Amino acid sequence: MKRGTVIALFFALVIIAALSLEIQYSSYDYIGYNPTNNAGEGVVHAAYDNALGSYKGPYVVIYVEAQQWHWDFNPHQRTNTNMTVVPVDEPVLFEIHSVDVFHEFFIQSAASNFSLGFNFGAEAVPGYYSYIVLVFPKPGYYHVACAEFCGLAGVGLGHSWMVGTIYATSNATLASEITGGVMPTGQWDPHVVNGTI
Ligand SMILES: [Cu+2]
Repeated sequence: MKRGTVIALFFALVIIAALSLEIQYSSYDYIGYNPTNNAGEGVVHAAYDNALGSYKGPYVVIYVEAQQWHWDFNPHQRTNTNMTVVPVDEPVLFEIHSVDVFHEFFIQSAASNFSLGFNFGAEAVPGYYSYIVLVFPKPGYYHVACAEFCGLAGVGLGHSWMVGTIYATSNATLASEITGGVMPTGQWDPHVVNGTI
């Protein structure tokens, strides 16, 4: 092979490597919390503080545990399976992990009745934690799905059935009724507690 060809091949490989690294890691880039753009994402090793960025305001924390084939939301000592509640217009920190295989916690605005401008997901990885901070700008139902194929069951459950619901409301009393009093850790901002729905 000519020397020029080898050099050209080398640079082509370097470019391909750089592109694939970019594609692989770009979805995990830490965006940082910005109250005006509604989204922040932490890398899987991100410290809790990094997920929140410099934001120090009130927030609600929800622990999301993925398991074949359901989502457990742990607001307090108890667990809500496949459903949870969040306040509207408050930062909600989701702390996500898996107890078995890779899953992806994915919130679909498209499946709700609202056009909210975000579909958002984070990997649920055994042994690690992913963090995302979201602000739900409108009340209503948000559909949760698993966006990482995580297996088939012989009968019944499986990846396709790994779905859930997040209900966003400004009404803390209503939220408490929906969850049987098992509210996520944190505070519904008092100024919206008495808001409509
Ligand atoms: Cu899954």
